[in-house]
Amino acid sequence: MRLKQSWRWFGPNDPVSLQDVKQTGATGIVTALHHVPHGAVWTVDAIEQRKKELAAYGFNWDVVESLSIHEDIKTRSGNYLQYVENYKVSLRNIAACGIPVVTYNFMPVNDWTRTDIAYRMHDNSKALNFNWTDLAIFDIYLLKRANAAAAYPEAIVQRAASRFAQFTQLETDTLVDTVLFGIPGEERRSVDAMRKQLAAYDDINHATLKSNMAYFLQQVAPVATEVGVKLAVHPDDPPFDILGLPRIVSTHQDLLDVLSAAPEPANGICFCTGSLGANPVNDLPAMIKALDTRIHFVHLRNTKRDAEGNFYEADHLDGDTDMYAVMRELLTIQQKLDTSIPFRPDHGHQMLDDMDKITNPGYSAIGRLRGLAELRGLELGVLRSMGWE
Ligand code: DNO
Ligand code: MN
Repeated sequence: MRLKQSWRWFGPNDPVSLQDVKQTGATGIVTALHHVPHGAVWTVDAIEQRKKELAAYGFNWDVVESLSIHEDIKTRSGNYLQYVENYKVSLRNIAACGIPVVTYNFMPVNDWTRTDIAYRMHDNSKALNFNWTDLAIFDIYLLKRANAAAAYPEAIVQRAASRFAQFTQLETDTLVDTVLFGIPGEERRSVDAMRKQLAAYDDINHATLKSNMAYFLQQVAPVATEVGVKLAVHPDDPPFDILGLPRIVSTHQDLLDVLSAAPEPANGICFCTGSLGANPVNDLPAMIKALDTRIHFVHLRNTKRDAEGNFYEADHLDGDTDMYAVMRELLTIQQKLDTSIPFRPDHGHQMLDDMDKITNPGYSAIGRLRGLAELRGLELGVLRSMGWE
């Protein structure tokens, strides 16, 4: 049995239309109600409306990505009790509408973080890039976080100082926009707003955040089980502490801890190879094997690291992650199941006719289409060579 080839669609404002998605060959849709504020209930009406838009092109809604976790839940403060109740109601409504998987993340303050969204590849296409020196510039000189410099190796602090001394206003603005951007479709924040959000974590270390997440999972996993929805946490991207924040969904052990916090099989993982692969301690094929059928959704993409831990998003079958080994482990799990695990090409390069278009960073059509095509071929090759098809 094959994986389900799916595609992230950001809703009616996505420059990539559902008609375009049809031509990629993807059959599954991953989307969210991006217009509903964080923490608010997703009503059956609003979900049905989105389903109608998809049905007009013959698609079902296969995965919710993301049903965001309000910061009050992560910090277990303020209105968290209400937000947890709202989350349960949304899960019930999502299940009532027949959507089987819900993805979320537990990253404090920021979703994914990059320092450059137009990094030039050898073939002149544009990729997303993460560079520690640029993050240090943002942290030390723009965010001006107390003791920020202490968080970076001396060589990076020095390089940040000399690079920032040459920075133009445009470079400053671009870096701020890039680091603050977070998830496509979301409102942009200011540096001041970020400072306030960071302050909420002053007294929260890894252990506290883990216990806040365990509390959340123990609340929602029984509901997910009851209504038949699978939860899939997306790992931290990148899988390191950044900006003084603790990150707790970054390593093999972290993922095992997520699973043991709530033993229900519905409590599972969105296995994102691009996120996890940026940390050299992560052995992705071994992790997939260990997580087994608790993997409910998969993001496939590749990264290329350098010795300092900077990385860019490489072609899907290139980079540090052995995508063949990943695919083989995933398909080994898939052969035990009678429903397809959905995967999507997670990000792609901006290339060819998309070069000058305004797109959601990482989510232009052609780069993802290339990724999906490569992954589809890899999947078929593995299936046939293993005699599974
Ligand atoms: C990065 C992307 C993320 C992801 C969200 C899920 O790897 O896949 O934007 O969608 O973090 O909550
Ligand atoms: Mn991902």
